[in-house]
Amino acid sequence: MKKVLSGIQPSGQLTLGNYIGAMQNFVKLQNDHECYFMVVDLHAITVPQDPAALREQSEAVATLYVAAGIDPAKANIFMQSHVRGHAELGWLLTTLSYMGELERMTQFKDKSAGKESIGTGLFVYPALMAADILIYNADLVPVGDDQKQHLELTRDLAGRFNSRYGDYFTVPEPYIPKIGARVMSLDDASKKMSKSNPNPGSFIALLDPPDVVRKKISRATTDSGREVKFDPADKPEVSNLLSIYSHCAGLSIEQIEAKYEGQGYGAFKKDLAEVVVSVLEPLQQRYREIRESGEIHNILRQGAERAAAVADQTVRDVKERMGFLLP
Ligand code: AQP
Repeated sequence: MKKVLSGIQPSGQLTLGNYIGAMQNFVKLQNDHECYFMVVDLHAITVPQDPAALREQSEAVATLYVAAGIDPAKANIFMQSHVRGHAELGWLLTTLSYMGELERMTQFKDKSAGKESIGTGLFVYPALMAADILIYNADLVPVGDDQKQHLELTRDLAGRFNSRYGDYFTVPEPYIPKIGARVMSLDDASKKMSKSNPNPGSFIALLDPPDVVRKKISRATTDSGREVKFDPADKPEVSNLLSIYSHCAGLSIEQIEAKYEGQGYGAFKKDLAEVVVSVLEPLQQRYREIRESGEIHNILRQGAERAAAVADQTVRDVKERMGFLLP
């Protein structure tokens, strides 16, 4: 079975974007791949996090993985920080990386733009991401557009290590999902829906109560027309809402366009809200059950134990090849 690795940062409340773009694919992949799905808390601290919020969001993300259908019997679910090898291999790979290649990372440029003091963690984070992937010798990494450059760096670092110290790492491939779109922000369709956006009206959180979802969708920005038509160039906002509708209802864009022909945005948005609520309500119910049971702590412990068995061996092999005196 091919190995798949992915993770989500506990840097805010998970959004419908994380669900459609990442978690739905995780659920599919777990059936015929060896999967490692982490909560990447070491990545989240590359920007300042409130400690209490970080702890709460970490538990919430792990619980939402399970509530969304990731089965701990099929996939390894764990906190990145519970497997120490990530930080250790991250450092070893940082020493193989060059300033120039890290400076070229567009996510670093975006996240540091206009800031007076820029954290070093934000700068070297792609080497940690490379470690996350290489530590399990993952074959496939589900990535959005914004992460393709980081995966390219991972491939370069794997190749550099292999040529310096002998073939060891699998050079991973990006996994481009069959389904899964980029969900855009509700207030600005030129930006992706993001959990760390300071405007909560810009995203639908997976744990938003139904009335909040209804309000956010009714207030979502649209153009001044009334035709429900998929046209990302001229109608980016309506196209984004159509795409969300399509993913949540399992209908094609054409079917939805036909359904709302001549009806204007009001009826479309009202139904869209109910479609989204019908996806979120059962997920929220499972979330509450898992949270109340306290079961997530066992799931995370077992996931970390299984992951560490692989990760510890990789770190040992890498250190041996690099010339460390082993204990
Ligand atoms: N809007 C989105 N549409 C589709 N996929 C998305 N993902 C995130 N937002 C969307 C996918 O979710 C996974 C995990 O993302 P992450 O939390 O590690 O970091 P991110 O991509 O930076 O997500 P956010 O929500 O924008 O986080 P913040 O605001 O903290 O930076 C990835 O697979 C991503 O593609």
